[in-house]
Parts: sequence; structure tokens; C-alpha cells
Amino acid sequence: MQAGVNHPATHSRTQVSCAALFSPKVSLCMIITALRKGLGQLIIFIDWITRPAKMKRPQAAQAAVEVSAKSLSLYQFQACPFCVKTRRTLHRLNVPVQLRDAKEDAQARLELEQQGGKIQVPCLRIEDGGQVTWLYESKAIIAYLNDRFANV
Ligand SMILES: N[C@@H](CCC(=O)N[C@@H](CS)C(=O)NCC(=O)O)C(=O)O
Repeated sequence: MQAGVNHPATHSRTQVSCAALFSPKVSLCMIITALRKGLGQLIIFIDWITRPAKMKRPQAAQAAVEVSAKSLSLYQFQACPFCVKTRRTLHRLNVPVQLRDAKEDAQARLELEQQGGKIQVPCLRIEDGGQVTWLYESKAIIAYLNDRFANV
């Protein structure tokens, strides 16, 4: 005898899960998720093929920028368009900031929520003489980075 095939409880459970799986609501949800993932991958690809050139500095100036960059970290999601925009600025300004993935890395997510105050990316963590600032909003972050590094 095949286990569970004619068992009423198993049968009805199977029917319920299949019905739920193919309900219009679930199907729509799956389509939206797939579209979102596809769009995310497309954003990453377009960013990769259109990346701006890195700023070039004299060696000593670049070394100083790299020391400054150690006091910064960017909390972000890989496929978030606001994060892509911010990462492009970091790339263009040639500032190697540590990236923390607040979607995949549970520890980073917790830090962002508890210390920054909310889950919203991008968020730049700025350490300055023992004082920590959590800067939200891509526009504000990009302005801060340009102010601090564009003329170094
Ligand atoms: N105005 C903000 C918008 C940032 C934003 O909407 N970020 C989304 C990701 S694209 C977010 O953090 N969502 C929170 C979540 O998904 O939990 C900016 O320019 O930085």
C-alpha cells in the first residue's frame, strides 16, 4: 500500500496546499516576486556596464582617502536603485568604503535597525573621533561624499 495516498487527512492537506499554490493571489505574488528579482538583476547589470571611471589622485592623496574611508561603512541592499546610485558615487570618487548588506547579513540588519534607528537603505555609518552618525537618504549621502572626497 502506498503510504498516505488514500488517507483522508493527507488527501485534504494536499488539496489545500495545491489549491493555495495555484490560487490567483499566490500566482500573482510569484509573478511580482520574479519581476522584482529580474528588475534587480537588470539594475545591477546596467550599473556594471555603465560604471563611471574612477577618479585618479596622486598616490599620497589616494592613501589619505583610503585611511578616511576606514571610518565609513555603507549599509545597503545589492539591487536597491538608491544604493546603486550611492555605490556609483563611491566608485567614481574612488573611495573604498566597506559595504554591509542589510538584506543578507542579519548582523548588519540588526545594527542598522538598532543603532541607525530604522531599516532603510542606503545608510552611511560615519565614525568621527568616537562619535557615530548614521546618515540616511541617498541624496544626503552623495552630497556628503562629494563634499568630503571630490576635491581631495
Ligand atoms: N528616499 C530614500 C529611499 C530609500 C529606499 O526606499 N530604500 C528602500 C530599498 S530600495 C528601503 O530601504 N526599504 C526598506 C525595506 O525594504 O525594508 C533614499 O533616497 O535613500
